[in-house]
Amino acid sequence: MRSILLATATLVVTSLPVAGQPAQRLRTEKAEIIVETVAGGLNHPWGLAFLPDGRMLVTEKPGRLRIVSAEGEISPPIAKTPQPSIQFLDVALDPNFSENQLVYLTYVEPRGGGLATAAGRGRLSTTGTTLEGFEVIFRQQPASPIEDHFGSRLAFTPDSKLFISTGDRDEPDSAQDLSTHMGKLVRVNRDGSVPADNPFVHRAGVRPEIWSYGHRNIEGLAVQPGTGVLWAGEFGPTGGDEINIPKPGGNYGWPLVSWGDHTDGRVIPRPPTRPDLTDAIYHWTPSVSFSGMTFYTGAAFPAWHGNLLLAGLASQALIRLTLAGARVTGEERIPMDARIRHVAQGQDGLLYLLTDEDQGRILRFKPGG
Ligand SMILES: [Ca+2]
Repeated sequence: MRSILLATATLVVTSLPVAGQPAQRLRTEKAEIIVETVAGGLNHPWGLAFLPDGRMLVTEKPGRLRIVSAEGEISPPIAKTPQPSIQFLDVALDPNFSENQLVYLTYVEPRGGGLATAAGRGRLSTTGTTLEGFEVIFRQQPASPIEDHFGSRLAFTPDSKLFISTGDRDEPDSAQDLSTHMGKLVRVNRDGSVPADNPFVHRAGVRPEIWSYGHRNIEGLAVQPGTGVLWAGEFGPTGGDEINIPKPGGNYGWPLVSWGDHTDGRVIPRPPTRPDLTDAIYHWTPSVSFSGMTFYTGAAFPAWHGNLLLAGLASQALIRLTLAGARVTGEERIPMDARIRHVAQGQDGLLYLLTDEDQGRILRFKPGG
């Protein structure tokens, strides 16, 4: 996998003023791009969901949800979101949002002296100022005092099942313990109830919401257009960031095997030393530490159609993977000069990136050629 030739793009700053920031022109392997700053001043934006009218719901890590217009106007925080929360994570719209206005959030919930990833939903008021009737639909069990590895992305598959990713809470062995939701991918119905066809519903002592396990910290989920298959991206320890295609009941190895080693230097056996485990379809050492990801299907960048795009944090890049079925055939890293938390495609076919900064920005990729 590491033999794939890595292409890099060049960044050229031009003087086009957009939203008070100069636009930038990017020359990449397959596309010329103009990078606009749609909005700034967001405190570590984390999740992004597009409303039907093109406005964006954006979470900020400190526990706020806002609406940002396509022109970059930022609303006050939406009221009646879950509080107190030390961290907001992802946001998603219900598959029938236009009928029910339901908005889903994942966030970190203080509970019993510890912290845990939680998910819930509320109805966005017609004024867009309030999330009415917020109800918790998932609570990671157990809570833990460790303030790390919360996951968490949300993704709906075409059958309207909701996937919620979690992290191991920096307690690696928990990812193999099926009596916990730590280090798991979880699948629930829209109201949080357990689907009858989940893989562990009939096994005693196992949390029935679990879809797959042996994950370290999944911060990327994306449903592949056409196939409807869910892909997941997770942080490795020192090295070993992974992309997996999680199958029901699958064990993805952490911490029994990994393509990386423990952060304290202890060596972890490499796959495929355990044939009962499922290996990643792609991995990185050294780490690129990516968070959000999305499949690109828009018309703005036809050469990127069907590619998987990843938001690079430490790598400060947008990572573009070309695919052949479930195989990665090429990788391009587009330097962004900022930690990128998330990447999403708008209804306009353009790409929107969130930068992970105190004064975080929403960047928009438009065709520049
Ligand atoms: Ca793995």
